[in-house]
Amino acid sequence: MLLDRITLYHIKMKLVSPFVTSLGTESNEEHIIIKVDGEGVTGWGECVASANPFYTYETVQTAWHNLSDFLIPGILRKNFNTLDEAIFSWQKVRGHNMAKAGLEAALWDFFAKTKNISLSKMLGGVRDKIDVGVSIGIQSSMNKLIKSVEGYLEEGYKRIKIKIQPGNDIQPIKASRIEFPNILLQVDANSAYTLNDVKIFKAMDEFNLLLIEQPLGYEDIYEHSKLQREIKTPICLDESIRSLNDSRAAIELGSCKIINIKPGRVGGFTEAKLIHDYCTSQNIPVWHGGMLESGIGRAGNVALASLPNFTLPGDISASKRYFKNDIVEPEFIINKDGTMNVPSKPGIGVEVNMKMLEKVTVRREEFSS
Ligand code: OSB
Ligand code: MG
Repeated sequence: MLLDRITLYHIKMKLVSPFVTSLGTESNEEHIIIKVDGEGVTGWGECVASANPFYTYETVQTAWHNLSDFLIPGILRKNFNTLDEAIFSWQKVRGHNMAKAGLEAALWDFFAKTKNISLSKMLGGVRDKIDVGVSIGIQSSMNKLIKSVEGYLEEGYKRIKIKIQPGNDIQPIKASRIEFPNILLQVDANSAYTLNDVKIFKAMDEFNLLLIEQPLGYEDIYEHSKLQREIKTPICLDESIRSLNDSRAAIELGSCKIINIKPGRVGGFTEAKLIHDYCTSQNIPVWHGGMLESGIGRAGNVALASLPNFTLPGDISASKRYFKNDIVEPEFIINKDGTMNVPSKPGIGVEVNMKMLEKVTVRREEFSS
């Protein structure tokens, strides 16, 4: 296998509404789209590092640097026959999981297309539809929150996640529960609390939440084990899980009962699959998180979420929940029954709309020798 051209596109896509979390407010999504070309086949991936280092330390700029100076040189015009050989070429690079995952995703798409099978099939997917949920940012009033939840439930979403932060937690949870007593409801704190807040989490136990996502430190495993012992609601780790090793530590210590898998955070589909399989062996359910991806990253997420242990609805919503226009065709839509179809065509299974991609690109660089 010989790749003779790799292209990076720094994209900036306006969100249909600003996404507010304890980390800040995002009005635009900035990611890197990665295109690999060789032997007449094109593979696409998305690097989910954001404009700022608030969710993880990576940014578009650090990812661009690691991709161009270390990761791409490891595979461009180098003969390799398997994905593992390609991944091995950048093993010396520590961290920078999102940069690695974006390039790995493009290679998975490339290899799946070479084999003429869907990415879902190549990853070991077993479903042709996945259950989907929606992640709702912090709203300026309870009224707006309830209206927003109501709208998404009408569209069919099977599970609602609301973002919380100190001072804006019990009230929105209670308001949502009173209005919607029976929905699957979960919350995400994005590391905004400390162990001094145990009382707040104990108070959440009465609202029948599916889980509480990443309440404490973004790299913490130890303190979460203490918090989990104090509360009944399952803790689900997001930020703290960057590898199979982190997953082992968290599960053995009892730091969480559920894991959120995002390929970008863990360094790619290969590591994500290892975590998925390990969680299966430990009876730990997993679900697929989201990074406000464009349709290219979303296609990969949908394929990964078709694996058997993704038993809870993911943060995988329709294209129009994020953007007025997506950069793939067809766009991702939600079925009335709260499911999303898993593309069955080769690779990611959707076409990149080149005109749209050019429109949202703010920087582009081609590597060919
Ligand atoms: O913590 O899960 C998170 C988006 C960006 C960064 C972190 C998170 C999120 C979301 C949105 O919650 C999930 C989505 O893509 O719909
Ligand atoms: Mg999260």
